[in-house]
Amino acid sequence: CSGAKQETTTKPADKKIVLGFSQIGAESEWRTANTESIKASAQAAGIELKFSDAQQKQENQIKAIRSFIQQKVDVIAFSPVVETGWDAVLQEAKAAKIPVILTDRSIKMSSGNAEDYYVTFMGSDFVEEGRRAGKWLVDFMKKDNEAVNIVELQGTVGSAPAIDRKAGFEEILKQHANYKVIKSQTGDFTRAKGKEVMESFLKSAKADGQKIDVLYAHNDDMAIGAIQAIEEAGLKPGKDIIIVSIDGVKGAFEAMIAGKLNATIECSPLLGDQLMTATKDLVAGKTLDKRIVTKEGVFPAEVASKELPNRKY
Ligand code: GYE
Repeated sequence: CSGAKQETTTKPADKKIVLGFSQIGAESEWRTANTESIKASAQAAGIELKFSDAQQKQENQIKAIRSFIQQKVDVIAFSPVVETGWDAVLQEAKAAKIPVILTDRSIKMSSGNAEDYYVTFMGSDFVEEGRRAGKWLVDFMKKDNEAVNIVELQGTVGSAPAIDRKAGFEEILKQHANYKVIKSQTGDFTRAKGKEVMESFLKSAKADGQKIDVLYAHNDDMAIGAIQAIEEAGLKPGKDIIIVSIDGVKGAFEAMIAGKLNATIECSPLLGDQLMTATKDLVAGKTLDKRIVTKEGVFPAEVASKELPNRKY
């Protein structure tokens, strides 16, 4: 016997695994469903969940992660509100040898390789969602030459889904020169801001003598807020202005059934079970895939009433 101490990562069976989770906030229907999924799955898996809501502020997420490190939780997971600014806190987690799981959104480090600071990233391919929105729009409009004026409601500034959904959509529009984004601004993924920004889009388009043909919203909640603004301006959402958004929450299906939204691109918030499986695997010493991609589809308005009863969020 070499006398070397054997390292064990497995916990005694009677001790509960402790998972610290820092959530972004409660900005959308998607986010609420994501929180419910994580809480329910933790309970079902017998994992002790320390849950912290950052109210959409990065500094609160950093505080929460630091407190998880102090409490020596087994695993830390978080959904990063923006892509950058995590270097210091992730170095601290690494130094404390606590594995970190990214859920929903990814990060970029200002120096070094981000992948060295987390064990896995589970969530959607947001660039692909943007492409799907673009492809759906081009197929639906069937306009090869005529100008199509689009306004865009972006998600939270600096967040992975806002950056990627914009990029994916633009990739498709590049192949169709008659489609133009004439106005683009953040609505921070909320209904209230979606409504407010749409009001200002409508006003300035009117002042400039422009017609808005399409609204592309980076999430359903902003589209639902914008629908109100469009109605208050005396226009018909879904008819006078074609609307496509992302997430596939129940509110979007209801808006489609009411004829006010034309399509939603699915983005599943139901990451709870995957997260608990990954947490257990980590504690058992298993290596995880660096990337776990969520599978999802596209729902045009004509399938909305058939699909609504099947929707889980
Ligand atoms: O689309 C939006 C939420 O990060 C995918 O965040 C998530 C996005 C989702 O507020 O509704």
